[in-house]
Formats: sequence, structure tokens, C-alpha cells
Amino acid sequence: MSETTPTTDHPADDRSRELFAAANRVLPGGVNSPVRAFRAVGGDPPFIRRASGCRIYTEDGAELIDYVASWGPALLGHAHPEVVEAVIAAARDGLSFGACTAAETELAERLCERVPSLRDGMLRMVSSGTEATMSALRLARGFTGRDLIIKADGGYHGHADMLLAAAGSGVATLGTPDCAGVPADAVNDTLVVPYNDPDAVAACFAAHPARIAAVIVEPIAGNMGCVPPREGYLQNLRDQTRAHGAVLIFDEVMTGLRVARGGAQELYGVTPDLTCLAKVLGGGLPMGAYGGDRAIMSTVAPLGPVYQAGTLSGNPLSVAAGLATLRVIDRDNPYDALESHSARLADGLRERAEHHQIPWFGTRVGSMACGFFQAGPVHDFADARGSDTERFAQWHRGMLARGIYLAPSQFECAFVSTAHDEAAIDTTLAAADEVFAELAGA
Ligand code: KE4
Repeated sequence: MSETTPTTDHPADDRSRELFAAANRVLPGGVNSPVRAFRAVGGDPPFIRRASGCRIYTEDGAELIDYVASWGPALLGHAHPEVVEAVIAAARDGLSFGACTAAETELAERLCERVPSLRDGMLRMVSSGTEATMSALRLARGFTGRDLIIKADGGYHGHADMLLAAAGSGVATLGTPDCAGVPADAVNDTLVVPYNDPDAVAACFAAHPARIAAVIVEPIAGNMGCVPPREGYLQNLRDQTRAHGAVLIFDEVMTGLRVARGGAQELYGVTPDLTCLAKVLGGGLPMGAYGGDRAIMSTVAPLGPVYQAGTLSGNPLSVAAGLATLRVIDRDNPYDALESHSARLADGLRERAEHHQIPWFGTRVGSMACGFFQAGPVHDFADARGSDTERFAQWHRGMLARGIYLAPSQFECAFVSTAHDEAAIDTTLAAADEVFAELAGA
């Protein structure tokens, strides 16, 4: 999302400012991923030296309570000892072989038993969410012999060309490039529809009979802020894709393993044909996967004609981190605690915004949440864009100055980890009370 950079400086500190100046000389924007540059909230980003539990520690010696969680992977908090030890042990036996290992099979088995769409199915490991969704869409096209795909406006599925599409002039008209460098042909088969609008999807199927290969959707939108599916939306997509012979793909890169043991598909009881996973799955190391229906997955090379490959796919360290993460999840069953701590945070923020009469529409599913600076409701990206992003930037700066590290964009989520205890939540709420008071007085 392109957003303006507010004029006032961010309260970053000298050492981080020096490091950012150096970074800007050799990295575009000083970063290895655009959102980290803090352009939507202004000022220089703090540089992180280390992290532990729910806290990150900056190069300037600041200690911050972290709700970015590496954009989702840190479900168990940072540097979880069992995950770290598993990675160290694996590293001692070699970093990568580019060959078969038993651990890859074990991880695949553990995923297939918990994610509904993977049961009796197969999966293929890759190294990022982008790789997972790009591969799943190529597979859907190869399996169906069709070319068109449908995605939601404001849905983010990584940066593969075909997915960087802006909505066409009409709901059923094909997309146009949403960024430079994407040829028109790359998105000419991409239809972009409003999220939470099943009729728009139906219009696409009516306008393009027997040409749509797949619908890809975040079952809980997390890249326009947190926008839950409306009642029946996901089931409607399931029914429409089945009726039209199209593949339903749930992009659970963010929601998978986070909102429930089996992901959003378990939570809402809707099973897609294919699922994309990443983030929590790698426990903080580069990891992704796509998988599902055995007949569809049997179209993937070397079984079938859909080619996809990766040097570090299923590498021992990422697999070790993933296995350790699943072991901790299965032993501790963290979801009830995640729910209660996340509810404490979300309810507390809403109460304080109301007390200070700040227009705030809070959304949450499990341990992913956000607050839109508007009265709401927010059901799609057009609604989300009605938020006061300048007030969000002031909120972000105020919270950071009080030791709370939030995603530097109105259109991202906050993530609660198992390491966020009540004390951390209450510290966050106390900071929020002060910042809301500041905003009210501004
Ligand atoms: P990666 O290629 O960044 O591993 O995953 C892409 C992706 C796919 N699907 C969903 C639902 C995602 O949220 C993402 C990546 N999420 C963003 C933040 N919302 C990553 C942060 C960044 O781009 O730096």
C-alpha cells in the first residue's frame, strides 16, 4: 500500500539512525523488505540487536514489547529455547544437502494430520510464502488447463507477478499491473474482486465460464489490516469453486498454525482444495509449503507436468525449526491462552479508545488483530482505506516512544505470542491509554 510519509520525525535513536544511513547506501530504502522502512509512519526504524520472548532489544539499548513477531512467525515468542536448540543441533550435522531427509517426511506427516485440506493429501515444501502461493496457482492452472485466477482487492499473497494486479475497471474485467515491472500480460489473467463479496466472484464465473483455474483468498484477511470473513463467505467460495470446477486455494501463510491448530480452515469448517503455509511453519526460518488434494498434488513434478523446484526447499534447519514449533504446540496447546491474552488486549484497547472518544474499529481473530482509526465497520479493502492513516502514524510513534513496537502500517496486523503474558498486555494498555489521551488532545 503506498502511503504518504508524515513530516514529523520518528523517535528512533542515534545509533539506529547511523545504521539506517549506512544501510541506505547499500540497500534500497535501507531495507530488505519495503514495509520495514517505516515510510507509512515516518522517521527512522529502530535497528534490532536481539529478541527474546515477547521483547526485542534495539541497538540503542531500548527494550520494546513486540507485536510484529517477524510479521507472524514468532507464535512462540522470539528465541524459544526448544526451537533454538533444535536448529543448533541440526546445524551441527550440516546446513543443507539438497537431498532427501527423514525429517522432511516427519514434518509433512505432522502437517497432514492437523490441516484438514492436507489429510490424505500431499504437500511440497518451499522457502517462502511467495513461493508457496506462486506454485499453488501454477499447479491449479496446470491441473485445470485454465488460465484465469481470482484474488481479492487488498489480499496479499507475496510478490509473484500474476498477483501484483490492481482491480480491473469492472468487477469481471481483468486486472492491470499494480506495480512497475509487471507486464500487462502477467496480470491479464488475474481478476480482482472485493473481499467478502461472493456476488463479485459469481459475476466472474458468469463472465468467464470454464476459464477460471482458481480462487485464492486469505481466509482471514491480514494485509489490509485484520478483516475477518463475513458469515458464510468462505463456504460460498467453496460452493462456487466446486460448482465451476475451479481450485479453491486458502492462503494460510499468516493464519496457518496461528488461529487454530489446523488453521482458519479448521476454525471456520471450510476445507479448500489447496493450502499455502509459511511463517509459523518455519518458526522464524525460511520455510513455506503448499499442498492438499492428492490428485491435484500428483500433477507436480516429478509425478506430473507442473514444474516447481528449490535448492533449499525442506532444508534441515528450517525443518528442524518447524518440527520443534509443532512439538511445542502439540505439547502445550497454546490456543486457549493466546485467545484470552489477545482478547484482554483487544478489549482493553477498545475500552480506552472509547473512553478517549477516538474513532477506533478493532478487529481480531485469535492472536491476530488490528485497530482501524475510523468508526467502521471494515469488511473489505475499500472500507479499510477509509481509515485515518495520519492518526495511525501518530499512534504508532506514541506507542513506540513508550516501548511498544507495532507494525508500521495501518494495513498490517498485530500478533500476540505465547510469550505475551498479562503483565506485557497491561503495560501495552497503559501506554495506549496515554497515547489515546494525546490523540484526543491533539
Ligand atoms: P513471504 O514471501 O513474505 O514469505 O510471504 C508472502 C505472503 C503470502 N501470503 C500472506 C497472507 C502474507 O501475509 C505474506 C507476507 N506477509 C507480509 C506482511 N503482511 C510479509 C512482510 C513483508 O512483506 O516484509
